[in-house]
Amino acid sequence: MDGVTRIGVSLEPELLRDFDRIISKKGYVSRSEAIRDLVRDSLAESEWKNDKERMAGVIVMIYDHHTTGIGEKLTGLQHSKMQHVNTTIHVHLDNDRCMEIMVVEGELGHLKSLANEISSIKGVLRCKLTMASQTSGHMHHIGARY
Ligand code: NI
Repeated sequence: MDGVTRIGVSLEPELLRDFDRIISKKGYVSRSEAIRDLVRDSLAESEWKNDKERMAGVIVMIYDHHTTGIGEKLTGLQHSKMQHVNTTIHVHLDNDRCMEIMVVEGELGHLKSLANEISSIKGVLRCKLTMASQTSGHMHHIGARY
């Protein structure tokens, strides 16, 4: 490749082992290719600065339904933000855990703060916001407590 600069990266053995395992699962043929994608993703993420941009996406969360008040809190939050929440799918995962998938729409800043509010609720184990811009179509992930 023309104009490519080689860089050296130092990693702890365990981190490198985990990295190699993940990238081989994802089908990368080389570490360089995987690192290039990670850098591109990270750069794309930092470009999402326009909190007024219209987005559509999903918030996927997993929570422990035994946590006191969590059902009421999640329902209350979704009602208070219902201009952004199109629909919610609830899946009972096992005796303890539920998954909820919320289809959301609105300005980037509002969706980010909704996802942050959800991830700060006690009993929420995972919460991830995945969005596409309604203007550019670019996908974006925000892993809050992921
Ligand atoms: Ni459930």
